[in-house]
Amino acid sequence: MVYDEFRRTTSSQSDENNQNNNDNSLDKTKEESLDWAKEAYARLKSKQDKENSENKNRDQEEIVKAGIDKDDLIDKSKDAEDENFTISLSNNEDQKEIIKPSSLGEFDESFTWSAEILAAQGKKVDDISVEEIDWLTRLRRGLEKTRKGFVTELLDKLGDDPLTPEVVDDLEMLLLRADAGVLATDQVLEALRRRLNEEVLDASEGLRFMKDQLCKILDAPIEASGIDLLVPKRGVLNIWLFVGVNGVGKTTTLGKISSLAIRSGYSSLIAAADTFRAAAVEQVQVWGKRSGVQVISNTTANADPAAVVYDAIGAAKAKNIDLLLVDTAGRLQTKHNLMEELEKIRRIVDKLAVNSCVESLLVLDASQGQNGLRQALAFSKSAGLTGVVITKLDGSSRGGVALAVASEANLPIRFIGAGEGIKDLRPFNSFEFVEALLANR
Ligand SMILES: Nc1nc2c(ncn2[C@@H]2O[C@H](COP(=O)(O)OP(=O)(O)OP(=O)(O)O)[C@@H](O)[C@H]2O)c(=O)[nH]1
Ligand SMILES: [Mg+2]
Repeated sequence: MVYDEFRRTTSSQSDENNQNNNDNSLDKTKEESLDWAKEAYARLKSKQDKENSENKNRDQEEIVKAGIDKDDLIDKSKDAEDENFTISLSNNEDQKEIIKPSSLGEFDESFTWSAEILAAQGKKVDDISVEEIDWLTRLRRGLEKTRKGFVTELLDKLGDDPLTPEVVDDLEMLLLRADAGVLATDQVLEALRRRLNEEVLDASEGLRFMKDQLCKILDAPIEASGIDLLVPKRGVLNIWLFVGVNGVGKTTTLGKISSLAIRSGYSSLIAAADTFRAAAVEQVQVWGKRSGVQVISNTTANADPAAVVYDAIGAAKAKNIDLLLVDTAGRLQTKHNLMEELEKIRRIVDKLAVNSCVESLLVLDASQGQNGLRQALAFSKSAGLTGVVITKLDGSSRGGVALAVASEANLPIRFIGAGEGIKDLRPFNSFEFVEALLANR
């Protein structure tokens, strides 16, 4: 049974339980939440113990079998290579990084918070997986700086008393300082003021209302795109281009997604279309090795990136690849000739990609704040953007840029990165993002 990290569900779970089912039923009491988390933990623990003992038994059986009939085992592994395309794809598979499966940690505050977030999205106690807990823990840890820089003050301002117009004014300043942008800030504050005209809100009601407004802003472009979750479509070639200014994390994001694709059972190929920087091809090859994904490249000086993309699409079609990931050179949105080069890559993709699903993803470094918004608007024109990946949420105190991008560039956020590790990237989920951003414990 494969755990599909794009959908965040195992093949046996129905889509009904999927993450974007935000019914937000945060109506459990503290005691109920704790009991629920305890039960989820106990179930996970017993599942993990069972799996560990099954693995041990299997290992022992294989050792015994290998002793009796080693040749037979070798023959079998050859057959498997022929049948399984990703295995025969390249030598990279040999060096593929063994990614340790997520394991259950302590029953601590991180666990109970993560369990609560999953419960609030309608997950049943049986559906909780270690992978989900692991990611939410990473996300909350990753957003720590933003929380310290903005949220703690916000929560202090909210206090315990009913909201006053003065507190709302302070919230406005805080949102602007976190780079949420004027449009998103106005939208949230107007809604809050309207609500306050109708009734008195205590601090926790005010916070809940604000969180809902933030989710609404983040979800609007996702809903408008008609695609809740960006998942490679089966049976066609999916081409995902990664574009953006220098050093924002394009190659790292592409590497993480290639690993995520392989872990989730999709075949993948990488096009090293950053021919500008000498070490770029090497960097992408390292990621290819880590994930076990073949890299199509051209190492001659000044190779045409569009030609690399052309070759890679040909190879991907010939090999029936599910997901082709295209790394591009970093470029300033103000450099006209480089933006033209990007348009050329885009034209090649559009020409060859009939019947393919093309995504053009802008990678944004969260710490660049409002500058990210300007990049989004400029790249939208040349690269025909369909979505955004926000990286380095762990290293910045300006997670608010997600709101500016959603409200002002009207682009759906598809993935977020909160660390340099191979597992520090996940499909975006507004509810979890806002809860982690405003986690008050
Ligand atoms: N802390 C943190 N670092 C990240 C994250 N994503 C990428 N980085 C780091 O940012 C640096 C630049 O990442 P790259 O992936 O090379 O960026 P790029 O956009 O491909 O850069 P160019 O190809 O030079 O334009 C590297 O040191 C990465 O490890 C993240 O989510 N968190
Ligand atoms: Mg790069």
